[in-house]
Amino acid sequence: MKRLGFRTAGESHGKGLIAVLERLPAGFSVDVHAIDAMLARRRKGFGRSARQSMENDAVEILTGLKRGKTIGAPLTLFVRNKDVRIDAYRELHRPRPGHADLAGAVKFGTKDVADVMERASARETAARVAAGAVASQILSAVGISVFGWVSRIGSVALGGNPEIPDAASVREASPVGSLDPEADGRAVALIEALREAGDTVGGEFSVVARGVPVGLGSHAEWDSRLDGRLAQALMSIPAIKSVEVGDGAQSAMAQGLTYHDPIVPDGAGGVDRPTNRAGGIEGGISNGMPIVVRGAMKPIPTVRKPLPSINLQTGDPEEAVWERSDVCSVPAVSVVAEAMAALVLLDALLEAVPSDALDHLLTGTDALRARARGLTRSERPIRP
Ligand code: EPS
Repeated sequence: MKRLGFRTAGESHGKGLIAVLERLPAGFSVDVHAIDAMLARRRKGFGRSARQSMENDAVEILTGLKRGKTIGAPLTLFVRNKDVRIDAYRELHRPRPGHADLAGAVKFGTKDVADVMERASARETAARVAAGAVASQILSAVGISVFGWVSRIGSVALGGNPEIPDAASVREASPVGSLDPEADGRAVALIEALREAGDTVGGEFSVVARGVPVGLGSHAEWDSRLDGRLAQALMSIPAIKSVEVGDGAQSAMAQGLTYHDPIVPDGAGGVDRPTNRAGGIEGGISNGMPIVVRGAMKPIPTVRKPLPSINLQTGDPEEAVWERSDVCSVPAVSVVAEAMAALVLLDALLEAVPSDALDHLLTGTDALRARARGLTRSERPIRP
């Protein structure tokens, strides 16, 4: 993060999860119910384990607010765990292939993989979602929306159009967080069959951000590029194996004359782009088109029918540890991806429009948008 401070802390079976956000603009009214609603979306989704019905994931805001408004101080969000037993957990010595268990145990010099799995667990993403919900609210105040959905579960491709006016209610009604009611049944049947078989499945999420002004991110330094910042944030979500922007991997098969999005005057002083293969980012800078990203999630590595492993105490071959697990958590990941994208976009906006207070952010964002609107007007002064 360049301007926004963002950190999470907490373990899967400790007291709870914490997110701290620094340098938020002062004067913003935080909607706690909207944070809880996003946390509820993360818990939902067909294929989750019993853990999700044990937790109720209501956020408590510990610091940074006065009468519900930010005051320019660090905002601390706390999501309390109900399943608290970190100190009572038995030692676990059989690492799960695909999880952080083995490499983490070697790294931290332990044979008890529970030391590693407590923090590596995707339970941590509850804190990311709480923080992302706040970022989304601030972005919404300046006319930027961020929307995530599930576009594939294993072999079942899930289509649907995020541009339809009731996309949020279609997603809400879907058992897997998709925009494709006709294909949902096949996705549910696949998850059901894999639950029976003691197996797991991954999939794909998509996120679109609309209303992003031209000019977030920068071509000037490698680590300022907006696509790179989004990719790192999305790739940091547990179990994500690839991230694409716009046409992504398909771009490798394209040719220049037909691939690039033409630039045309919009007749109102600005420009339009009839296509959006770039996914709203060119040269690492937002170009005013919707930002479109996708990511692939591998199957969850905690499987009921255990994979081959070893006992770290004896070195003997044994089956990997299993207690309970999700069969599919792509619906949850689509919410986490939406949260992470919102945090990156807010960071990039605060970098472009450094704002101590909300009114600065509102006027600064308007000024950023005015530049793009005046692009094709010859009388437009570049500088006053
Ligand atoms: C998760 C909570 C965890 C897991 C899951 C995600 O709960 P528990 O370990 O108590 O069953 O269900 O974690 C993983 C997928 C993982 O690989 O660690 C949650 O709240 O998202």
